[in-house]
Amino acid sequence: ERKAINFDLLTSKTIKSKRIGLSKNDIKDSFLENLFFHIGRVPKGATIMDYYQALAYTVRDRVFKEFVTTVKRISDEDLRVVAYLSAEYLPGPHLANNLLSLGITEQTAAAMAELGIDMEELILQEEEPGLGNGGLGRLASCYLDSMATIGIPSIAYGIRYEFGIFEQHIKNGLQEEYTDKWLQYGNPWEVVRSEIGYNIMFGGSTKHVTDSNGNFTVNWIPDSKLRGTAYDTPILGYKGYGSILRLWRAEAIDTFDFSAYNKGDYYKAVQEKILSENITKVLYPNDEQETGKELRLKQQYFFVSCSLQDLIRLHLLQGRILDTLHEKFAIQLNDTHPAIAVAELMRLLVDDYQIDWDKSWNITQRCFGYTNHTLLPEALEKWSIPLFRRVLPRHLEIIYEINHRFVQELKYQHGCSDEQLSRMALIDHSGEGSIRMAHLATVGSHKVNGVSALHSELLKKHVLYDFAQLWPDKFCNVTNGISPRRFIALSNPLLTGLITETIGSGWLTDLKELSKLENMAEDPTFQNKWMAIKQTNKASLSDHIKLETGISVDPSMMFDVHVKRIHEYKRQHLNVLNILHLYLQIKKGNNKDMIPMAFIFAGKAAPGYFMAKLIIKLITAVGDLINQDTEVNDKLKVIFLPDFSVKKAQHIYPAADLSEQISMAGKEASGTGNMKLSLNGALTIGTLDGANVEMMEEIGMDNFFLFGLNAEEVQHKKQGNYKPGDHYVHNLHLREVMDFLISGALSPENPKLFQPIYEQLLYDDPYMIMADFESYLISRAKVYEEWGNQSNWTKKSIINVARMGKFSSDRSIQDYSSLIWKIDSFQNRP
Ligand code: OAK
Repeated sequence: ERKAINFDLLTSKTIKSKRIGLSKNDIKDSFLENLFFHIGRVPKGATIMDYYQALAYTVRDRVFKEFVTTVKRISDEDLRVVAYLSAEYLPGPHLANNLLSLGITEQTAAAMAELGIDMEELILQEEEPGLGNGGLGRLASCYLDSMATIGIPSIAYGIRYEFGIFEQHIKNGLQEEYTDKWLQYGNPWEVVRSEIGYNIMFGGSTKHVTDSNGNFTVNWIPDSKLRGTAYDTPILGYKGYGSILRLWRAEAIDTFDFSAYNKGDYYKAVQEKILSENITKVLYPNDEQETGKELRLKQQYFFVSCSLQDLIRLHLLQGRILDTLHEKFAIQLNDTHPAIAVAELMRLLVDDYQIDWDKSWNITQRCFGYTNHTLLPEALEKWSIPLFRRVLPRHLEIIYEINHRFVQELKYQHGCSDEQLSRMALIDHSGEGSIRMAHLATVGSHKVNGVSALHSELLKKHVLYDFAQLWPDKFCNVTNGISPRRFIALSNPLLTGLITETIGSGWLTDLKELSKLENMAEDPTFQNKWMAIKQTNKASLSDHIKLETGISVDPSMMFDVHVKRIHEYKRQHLNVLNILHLYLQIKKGNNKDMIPMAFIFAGKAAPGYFMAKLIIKLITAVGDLINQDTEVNDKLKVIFLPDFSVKKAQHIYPAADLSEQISMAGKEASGTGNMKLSLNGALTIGTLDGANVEMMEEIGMDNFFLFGLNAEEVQHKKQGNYKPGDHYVHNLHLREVMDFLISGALSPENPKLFQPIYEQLLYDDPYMIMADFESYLISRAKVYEEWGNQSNWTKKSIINVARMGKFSSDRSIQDYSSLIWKIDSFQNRP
């Protein structure tokens, strides 16, 4: 008991202190103090990076105040807490977001201006933490933002990758990968908690022992151990509460082996340190494509074990017993990457705390919820049993035991057939045998959810069919959402200003209030302001494009935007086929009424994904052909913006006129880029896939360009005798485009370059591009028609924004809280 340090004393003093004051002068004083004492510079010798860092520390102090206050409340009121487990996060740059959350953007800019510093320039210095691949990681960060905004007590756990998602360079039209060095200038947003660390074991064997009292225990004798240390980043909600992102870094327990050193083996003396640190070195850059690599399994287990040990520590620290763990924590598994948590919690409870199996299993199931983010078979995680045994021998035994009990239950309580048993088991016996992680997560959780209405239905119908039959109440849907703070307030300040001046500022925390804009949709003055803002945002993106690629884009063109990971199911190549069609029409002189269009692509391909990389090459090859051809380039431009990131996304979304959401129906679990673009006033051309379905329901068919087969039709066609070549034969436009693709005109130096795409489309076409081509063109014709009437287009753009209320991540978090976590927000508490 350190009575002298009284929290109230501390806060009341600090609240008065300049160190966390929110006035312009307090911010200025703190900034100078940080520059001097923290960075060790006087303004004369300081670099722009020094300034950025000084400002970051200044803001961090203020964030900490809010964070500490929230933590105290959770502890004092002994509140139930969400523990979000995710192998990926994509928070985007912190500085501007924290300024927004604290409500101090203006006074900070003014404080900097008085010192002759342009705050915007400092904001641009920040390297964002690229600790994720795409949708799944960004969703986790939107959810953190919302939990902190609404006031859902939460802690998010993950991995502090030293190297995040690779930097994408485009050379010769091809993707090249470079290391992401996000930590090279340090990271002012995190604090290392050296005292918070856990030992993690790997490999070895187990010993089953019965002591003299007849008690049975299992000892795991590992062949290596390392330590996970906590690095905390405080997360501040919008004018709200604090949360925390706790990331684990792997370190050696003994960083130096003196006996090896003394024997002269200098390499071996530091070898353990190097091997240990490898675990959190680098993010696997695969998006919905499994690697099955040992290091990846170690990463997953490492962060899960650290996180669960941390939760247990926090629980016991509050003076509670482990029997009540599920009452105090709702642990959410963000896909199966953390699913090993089910076995690890059982190990901790049964082996380390000697709680009997049934009780432990009850606690475990009541703690976990599992969110599935994909139906793609190649993304469903499986771990080979020999590999698993080598890395986690005790967990294999535990999984066998869970499986055994589960199979018994199926057989004797539910009378399942052998076929059902083998479909549902946690173990797949084919080949060398493997563990089905989605089954482990489903069996070990009390709730399983998909991420859009359609996806949740398909999950129950296909991937987890038997489980949904067995436990219908376990399954639910939580449609994804996005943070309006990051994806409009921060990224589109002009539109945010106009909306706030029209309907007040409540919409930023209650997105449904956007519906008040409907009244304005036909108001010519409002429309003009709306259009002018879009134009300004397009001009700004156009400058950026010029800077990055050297290509000039006229901001009066229609900006047709297709930005997301590059994947065959997302069908960037369907978009390209249409571009080639337009190109050929112009070349034939059929371009009288053609609307000038800039096609803007961005996105990374997994380094080992041949077709995705070839699609990037195809986009850039088409760009090279078109952008230089003076017969065409006043009507068409094709841009590939390299190195898509949260920062880049924030620049692109506000400038979009048309949003491409054209995945094959049944493949995109939800999509969130669709929501971000629509919230910024783009109209969508899309299929009935993922959350597009619900977006169209909200926005209305008249304000949405729908095309293509639906999921059921896709399924039906696949089961039938789908012949993509028939479409080639019957559709003249498609034939022209395909012939052009294989003609060699796109790659004279290597005429067969695109043959793999050509052949796949013509003879296999797993993503039904040939089947959807005609429908896509028909829908695009409607786009052109509507674009012709700019006032009408603008009306639709306003309506799109007005009807996006449902897609706030605040709503998603409220759904999780009421359906799955059963946690009340601070706001609803006295
Ligand atoms: C990545 C790796 C494994 C499994 C899923 C993913 C993933 O990123 N899935 C994406 O999750 C997003 C958030 O739920 C969805 O919006 C995307 O549709 C989905 O592809």
